[in-house]
Amino acid sequence: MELIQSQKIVSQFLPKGEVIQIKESEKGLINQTFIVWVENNYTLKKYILQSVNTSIFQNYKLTLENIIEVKKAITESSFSYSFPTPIDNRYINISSQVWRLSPFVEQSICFEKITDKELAFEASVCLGSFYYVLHNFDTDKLHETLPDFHNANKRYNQLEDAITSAEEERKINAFHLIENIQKEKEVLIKFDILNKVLPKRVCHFDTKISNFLFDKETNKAKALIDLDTLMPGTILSDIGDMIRTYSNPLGEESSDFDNIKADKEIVNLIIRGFLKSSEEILNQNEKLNLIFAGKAITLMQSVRFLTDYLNNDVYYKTTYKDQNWVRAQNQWYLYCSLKNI
Ligand code: GN1
Ligand code: MG
Repeated sequence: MELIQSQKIVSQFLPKGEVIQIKESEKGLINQTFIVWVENNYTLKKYILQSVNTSIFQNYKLTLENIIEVKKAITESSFSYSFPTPIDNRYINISSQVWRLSPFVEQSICFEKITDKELAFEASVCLGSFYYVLHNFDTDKLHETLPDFHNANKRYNQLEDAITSAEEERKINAFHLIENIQKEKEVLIKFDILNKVLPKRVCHFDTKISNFLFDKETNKAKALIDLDTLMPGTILSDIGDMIRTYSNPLGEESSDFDNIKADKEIVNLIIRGFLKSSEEILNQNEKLNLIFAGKAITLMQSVRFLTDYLNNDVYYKTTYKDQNWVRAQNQWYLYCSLKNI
């Protein structure tokens, strides 16, 4: 994006701000994100400028309402991490693109992968604390902005539909993985059953490591970001996604399938960290299913990537032809290794 275009958007939020520099961030598979340096009242500050993907977040106005509600509760609580929300609590619409500007968390660093196991512990303590401070929050106040986001049966049916309409070449490639996934359907069924009986809580729904920011010097968790998916859900979604993303040191883009092995020590650290700050408020059934959540969410992510591959890559951003196919297999191998944990 040109400086001049970003200036037009930023001025809507900071009328006296002058954009000095802009840099696109490669992070995230959905929204478009930029870091902008803005001079305002003689001080230079960084901000996060984002264009919201409104074909995925069609309910983006309700998404913002969820963010505002949760932020209110967080502000009144003892949550000791930053929770950066859009400036002025608003999004703006320019030439049918929806933009928001949020403060940049100073002195922070973002990791794409677990480079140090302590990061997993730090992030899971932060997540546990998020659940702890919000455990009395009335989730009826939140909208289900992405209906059935982690409804495993729906995801499975979407895969079946995609198989029916897929191009021959992709279908042939995917044949064995489809068969393997079909044999694991019980896991998806169990996930949905548990989701119905476990308490509804405020969920983040995207707890990968790059959505926690860390202190540049100490590597202590500092902030929880990327709030578009804040919705009512159960802890299975968040703890499951943590296990899925942190236990795989090669990351979800790797095609080195033989070496995709879940790191047991990391899984244990996640559980220890999460319980450290949330044990008091969890029920027995929740505590018993933390590792199961990791397996189920990983399988569901394999289903989601495979579905997108069969649908010709309409959902996740891709930079090369078979990227969703690689991701789907990657998640399958990870799932198989999590099963043995
Ligand atoms: C998407 O764009 P990003 O990376 O924040 C997706 C998550 C997936 C993730 C896989 C709204 O999140 O559910 O787990 O990709 N978000 C949505 O990398 O579908
Ligand atoms: Mg996200």
